[in-house]
Amino acid sequence: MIDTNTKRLALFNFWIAFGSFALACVFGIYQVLERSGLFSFIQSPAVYFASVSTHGVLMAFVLTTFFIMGFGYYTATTSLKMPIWNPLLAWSGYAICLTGVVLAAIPLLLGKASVLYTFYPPIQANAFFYIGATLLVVGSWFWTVIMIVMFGKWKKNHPGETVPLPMFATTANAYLWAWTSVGVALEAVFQLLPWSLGLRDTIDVGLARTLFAWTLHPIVYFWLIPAYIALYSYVPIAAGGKLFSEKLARVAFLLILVFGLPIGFHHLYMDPEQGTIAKFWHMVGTFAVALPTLLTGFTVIASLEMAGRKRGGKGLFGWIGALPWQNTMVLAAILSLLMLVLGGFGGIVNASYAMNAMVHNTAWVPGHFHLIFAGTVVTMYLALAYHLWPKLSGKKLFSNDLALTQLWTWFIGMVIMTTPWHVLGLLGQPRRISAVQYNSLLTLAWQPYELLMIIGGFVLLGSACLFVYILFKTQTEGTLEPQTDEPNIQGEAVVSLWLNNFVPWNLLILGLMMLSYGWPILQFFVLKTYNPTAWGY
Ligand code: HAS
Ligand code: CU1
Repeated sequence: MIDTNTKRLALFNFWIAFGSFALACVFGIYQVLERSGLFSFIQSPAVYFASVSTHGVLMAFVLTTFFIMGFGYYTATTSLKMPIWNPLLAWSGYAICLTGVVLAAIPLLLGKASVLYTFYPPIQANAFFYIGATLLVVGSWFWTVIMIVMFGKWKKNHPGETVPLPMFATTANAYLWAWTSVGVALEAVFQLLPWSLGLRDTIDVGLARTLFAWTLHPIVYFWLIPAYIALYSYVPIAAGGKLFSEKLARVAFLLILVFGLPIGFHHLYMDPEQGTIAKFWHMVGTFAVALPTLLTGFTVIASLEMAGRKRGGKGLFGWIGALPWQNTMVLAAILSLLMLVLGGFGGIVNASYAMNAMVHNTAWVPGHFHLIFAGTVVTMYLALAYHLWPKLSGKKLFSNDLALTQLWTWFIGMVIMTTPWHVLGLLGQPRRISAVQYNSLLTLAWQPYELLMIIGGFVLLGSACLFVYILFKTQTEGTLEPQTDEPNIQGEAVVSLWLNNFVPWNLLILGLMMLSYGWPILQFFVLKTYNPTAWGY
């Protein structure tokens, strides 16, 4: 049973998460229209970059962080069957995150922080943007501590027992986030903040990009893990079956944690400040991290197949038709996995050093991450919202049919929008441009794809509005529903010590991080790669 405090904590986090999501979708529609270059009256690079920076920050940092915190609190109390450890700390973290969001939003909306969600120097934002972003990270650390402490306390009180899978995965994510956020925190505190406050004239951009790469890759798995928790813990039961293998699930989460961290240089393949050997090493790791996703695909599809066959599905593919497509969690899983096929394929192309040269900094890259993040990951967030809202608000979901329509339209819109971006990237369209106003044979070939992108954008906006409408109606009109406990989402009871513990894995990560980032960061201080006086400062 969930206590009132946890319910409130989870709902308060979800409101910020999904409010930001809805707002960011509105910015998105302006962006597809502006970027297409077809409507001269809305052309404005200044407004475009302010909008796309706000959109990116809201989606990548605000939606995710608040959703992950809310879902983490819910998972911890329901799977461990204990109240939140130190609710005051949890609420303080929430308040700090929210303050950070407000502080960052002001310069973003005023066009004083049009630095995109990656905020790479030398483009500079108003100091309040960096202060806000730092507070968001600091507040989320409170959540991290609470998850790790609750994991430890439960283990202490249940010696020899296995931590339930959803909490094991949430704790893996908390450790992942603790490691991940250090890179950007160092960049913010030692470089961006002093520089934007005027305490330093200039900073080493190569070092800043290296520190950001430390964060940029693993952060995508921080966003992904809640989606995988749903795939492993909720989907098999919703489909009428059970998880094919809990051991494989734990292995997948651990592999994401260990391999996801030391590989950020696949974002820097085309950068000059890092050497080939370091890039090669990070590339090997990048291929390794595809493994847990392949494992996930295998285990989840095997679980779905078992469920489909149990429901009477026959033949090689008959089980697919036998699945309960009317169940939002099951439908979301199928659509998510479908988007993961192309999104993951795009990731493998990006990761291949030579092919990266072809797609880097082109529209292909936003195509990749919209499909895999806004597609695969957010679809599971939406399904989780439909699953959790009745439990948290005590109200019945307003309409299952509308929720299914919403999930379908989100999928259709995302495919219509991102397929052209992949093609545009191959046709040479750069990313991070505000519009294509110049006419040449090359850019004329882009036009049909720009139109498709706009259509996709409108379908997505409609879908997002429907999502907000369903939640709003559930909250305000839904009939009261008796509370149900989460079904027992733990399959096999006993797993080995290695799969129930994070100490050895954290030590391994420490070693791998030193290998991957030790010299690449040290070189900036030893080799004098950067000499401000040479540039007349
Ligand atoms: Fe990525 C850039 C490589 C996964 C997000 N990525 C980005 C950026 C973002 C992002 C936001 O190596 C842009 C950053 C920026 O602004 O500069 N990415 C990868 C690789 C993977 C990957 C190798 N990315 C993700 C995930 C993200 C995400 C997940 C968000 C949540 N990515 C890159 C690289 C770049 C990059 C380079 C830099 C590009 C550049 O040049 O700037 C892998 O984890 C992907 C593994 C996945 C697979 C797919 C397996 C398929 C399965 C589905 C099976 C389903 C079936 C259908 C068969 C190999 C498991 C079933 C059907 C039924 C009916 C049931
Ligand atoms: Cu990455």
